[in-house]
Amino acid sequence: MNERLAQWVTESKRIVFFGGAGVSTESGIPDFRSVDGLYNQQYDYPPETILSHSFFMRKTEEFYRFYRNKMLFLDAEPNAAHRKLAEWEQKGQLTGVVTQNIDGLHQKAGSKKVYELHGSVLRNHCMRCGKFHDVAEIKNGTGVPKCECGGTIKPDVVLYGETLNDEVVSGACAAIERADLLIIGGTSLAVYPAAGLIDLYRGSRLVLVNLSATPQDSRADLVIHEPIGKVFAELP
Ligand code: CNA
Repeated sequence: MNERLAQWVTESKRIVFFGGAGVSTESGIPDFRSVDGLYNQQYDYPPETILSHSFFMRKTEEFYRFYRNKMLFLDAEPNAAHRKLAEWEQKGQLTGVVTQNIDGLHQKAGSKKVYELHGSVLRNHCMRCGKFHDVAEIKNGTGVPKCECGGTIKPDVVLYGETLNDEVVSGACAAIERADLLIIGGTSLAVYPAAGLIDLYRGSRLVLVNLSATPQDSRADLVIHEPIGKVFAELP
């Protein structure tokens, strides 16, 4: 167990966790930038292109082929990291989870205060009439999913070229500003504006738990290059 982190967790009342795809790899969901991540697999287009607003609008069918195969892991279960964060919230030690993930696993683990910067695959709406559609409808269908009204259904996922939701961002900012311990985990900190939010932290306990080095390692007070599920499983 990392004694220093364990001690900080015990002493903190306003922990905020800021995470990314690496939080869910131990649940079987591939991230983008690891060696076996999506960016190192071969497709007709780079994933950044497929997951962009303009690609969605122009080549919707192709988008959905990739999306169904590579982004929808509806059977995935939360791992020790998701579960520990939910536990801290329940005990009144954690004020929020700010995530770039779109898999809904924090909520599945029991977390309530989750700021989903990039939305969620679990919510889908018709672009014409706004009707909500369950994710199972998307997963089990073929081609471009359509609403009864004839409109195209779009996942509530922030694609490249789209803006983040203001309310979600301001909630995340407020939580980070007031945090007494900020733990950043499972993120390459390469995607902006999300990664910029950590600059709002004013405390003196900034912890980074990530398998590989990140551009922010040098400013962290504690850096742990180990699997996050393993690290969190051992924490109080
Ligand atoms: P990324 O750029 O793929 O980085 C992931 C980071 O996590 C890498 O630096 C890895 O070294 C690290 N990592 C992988 N596994 C572990 C582990 N077990 N323990 C600790 N560290 C680990 O992903 P980011 O989240 O930084 O990039 C942002 C994108 C990825 C967001 O827009 C997400 O929507 C998107 N994404 C989300 C999911 C998901 O919802 N689960 C999956 C794939 C991509």
